[in-house]
Amino acid sequence: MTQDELKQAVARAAIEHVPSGIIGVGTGSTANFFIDELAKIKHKLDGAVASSEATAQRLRKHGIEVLDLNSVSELSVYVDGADEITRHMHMTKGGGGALTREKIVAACSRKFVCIADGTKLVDLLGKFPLPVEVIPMARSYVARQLTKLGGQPVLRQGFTTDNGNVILDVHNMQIMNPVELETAINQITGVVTNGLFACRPADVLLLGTPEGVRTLT
Ligand code: ABF
Repeated sequence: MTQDELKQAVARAAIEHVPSGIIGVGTGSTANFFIDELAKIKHKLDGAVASSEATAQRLRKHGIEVLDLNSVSELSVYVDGADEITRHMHMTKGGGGALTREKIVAACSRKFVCIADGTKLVDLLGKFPLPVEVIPMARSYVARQLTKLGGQPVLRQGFTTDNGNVILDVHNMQIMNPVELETAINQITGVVTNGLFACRPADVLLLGTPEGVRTLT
């Protein structure tokens, strides 16, 4: 099976976790497959909250209403991909640059269903560079602080987030304690969000493998 077929398989499996009502929808190629599956059951939905402009556009294209998060009190479920995930359900996200809105929508959701192909499951986070969204004027200051934490920040060239900020991709970070590191990076003035999703981990992982979709909780 190709990686895309594995992504499609988990996207299909995620539909079983979608109740009627309003749900949160993630960003990225796996999330895109999920949106395509969601279109088939759109009659069940009252709408969706999108974690990026790209996702909002794709949802609308399929005729699914996109709602402002401020008009919704709680989402039953959030379905999104990841760049890396551990068996403890800690994730690195933000390779697509949508980490801040992803973290906000995840925070408002009762259940986080992560959909990923088997290559995303790792013993230790950190091989994938850790994205950090930063207010542009704080870029150099934040980069110096991230270096002190042991990483090598690299500015993502030619990229501006949906919120008008920049991304520092932090290479070679030792992520032994994701909850602690997520909290420490958030304390740096000028950081909007970092791509560690450990304080609020996933609740369910649907992992695409050649043997079928594995469900981890
Ligand atoms: C989003 O999309 C992310 O937070 C992560 O960066 C990325 C995963 O992309 P893909 O599904 O294309 O591998 O979920």
